[in-house]
Amino acid sequence: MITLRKDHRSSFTAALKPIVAGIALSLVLGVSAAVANIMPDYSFESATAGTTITATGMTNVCSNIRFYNGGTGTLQVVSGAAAQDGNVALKLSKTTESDSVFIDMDAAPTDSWIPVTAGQSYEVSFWARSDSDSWFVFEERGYSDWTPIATNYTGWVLNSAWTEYTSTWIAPTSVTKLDLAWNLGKGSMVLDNVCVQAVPEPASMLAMFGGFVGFVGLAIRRKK
Ligand SMILES: [Ca+2]
Repeated sequence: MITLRKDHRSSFTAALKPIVAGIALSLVLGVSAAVANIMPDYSFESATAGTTITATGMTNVCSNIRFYNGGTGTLQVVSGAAAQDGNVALKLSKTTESDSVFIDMDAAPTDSWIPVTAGQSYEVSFWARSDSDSWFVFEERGYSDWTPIATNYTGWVLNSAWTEYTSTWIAPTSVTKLDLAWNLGKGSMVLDNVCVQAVPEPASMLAMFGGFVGFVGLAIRRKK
């Protein structure tokens, strides 16, 4: 075992302090970077309040949002108290249950994508509500370039109060792009505040934390 003379111990501990502080800072920065929302215009604030779209087919709503109307759908950009976050939210409705009506969300500009890393876990969340008895199917579509690889479907019932819906999505092998879609099953839904964030991998977090604890333990031992 290495034995330090007393005058060396204090200088060694002093030298260690900035290293420990640096590791602690990188740990904090690593965590904050991992929880950043990678979805641009996640709250639809670039959409024009008061807009109503009833055209059939695909229509651009704002930079990263498209609305698909199979025939009986309507998309409204509602504002003020009708929004969950910021000033506007998107309201989707349809009159015929069998009609295909959905909101499609990818990264800005139109026809670009949310870039993801294959094998990485992502927490995907959004807020929604409805004034009527309604439900929807949420789609997480993984692509490799322009080729669809796998889609995860989740069905949810809507509540009259704003509710946060969350899902953990793992990008399958070879998937580099993510596209999200909200398919209205019945009635109407108001959508706002979408968040896509990478989940820190447990192994890397443990390694970082283990390294940090190791340095602290070393510093404590040197102090004795
Ligand atoms: Ca908003």
